[in-house]
Amino acid sequence: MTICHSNQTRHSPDSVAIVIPMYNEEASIELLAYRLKGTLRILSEHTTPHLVLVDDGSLDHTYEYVERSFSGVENLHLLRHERNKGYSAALKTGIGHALQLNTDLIVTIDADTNYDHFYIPMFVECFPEDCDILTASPWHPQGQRKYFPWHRLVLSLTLSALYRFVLAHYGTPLYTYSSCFRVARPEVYRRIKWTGESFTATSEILARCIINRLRVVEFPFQVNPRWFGISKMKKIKQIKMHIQLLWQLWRNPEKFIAE
Ligand SMILES: Nc1nc2c(ncn2[C@@H]2O[C@H](COP(=O)(O)OP(=O)(O)OP(=O)(O)O)[C@@H](O)[C@H]2O)c(=O)[nH]1
Ligand SMILES: [Mg+2]
Repeated sequence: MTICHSNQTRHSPDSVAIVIPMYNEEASIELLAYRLKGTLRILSEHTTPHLVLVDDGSLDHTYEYVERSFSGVENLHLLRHERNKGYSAALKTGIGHALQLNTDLIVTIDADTNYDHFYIPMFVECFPEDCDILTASPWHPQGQRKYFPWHRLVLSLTLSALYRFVLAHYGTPLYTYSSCFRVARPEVYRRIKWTGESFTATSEILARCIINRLRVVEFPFQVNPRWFGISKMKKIKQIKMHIQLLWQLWRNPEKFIAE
């Protein structure tokens, strides 16, 4: 699981923002704080990291736990929606804030245990020169899906195959289209405006990048199951929304071209 080759020049950006949307994640906060504090410490050896946490109107104690667990963390930006607006809206709030910070790179990742936050420094440091957005890829032949429930694997694999088919005209196909763990240049989010309102935002952002010929690089990675808390993913609703997005991409790809 590495994208850094021994002969590759490592180049640390001056600053980086890590954006994390959260909804009812109180059970994950302790581990998240442990992982992110370590991650920030490593990052701060070479760069100035900012942490942008977006509490999307959680009904549990997410906000209070975050305030307590992250107190004293430098460059912490704790944002809060008064009411739950959904994953996509929270991502927009977080990324919008990160754009104002004017960092060199923007990392997006979830609050739970699907992706290991300790890998963030490696991907920031190894961010390729000729890349606009680097995206984690559990479906890559060198990726891993350990202990992940089989029904989620089938769903994810099927959706990836459909996105690959629909986006086949636009250069090298990818293995995974739905991963939330990404590192991008801010220009990507200045150019790409997504409209989807749910978890499909992650696939829509990548599809828009591909259609607009941005340079997308996949890194083989491991996806893990959620260890704590409750999943917010409603399978039937998500399948419907992905099918709608796939249909639009198939029928009206020109609508996805950035102005
Ligand atoms: N802002 C916001 N974030 C959400 C919402 N629902 C989920 N999230 C966050 O989005 C991320 C992904 O949600 P998950 O419930 O983990 O969905 P998933 O990764 O598809 O499924 P599991 O990992 O199996 O639970 C987590 O960081 C959640 O806290 C929401 O309504 N608003
Ligand atoms: Mg998750």
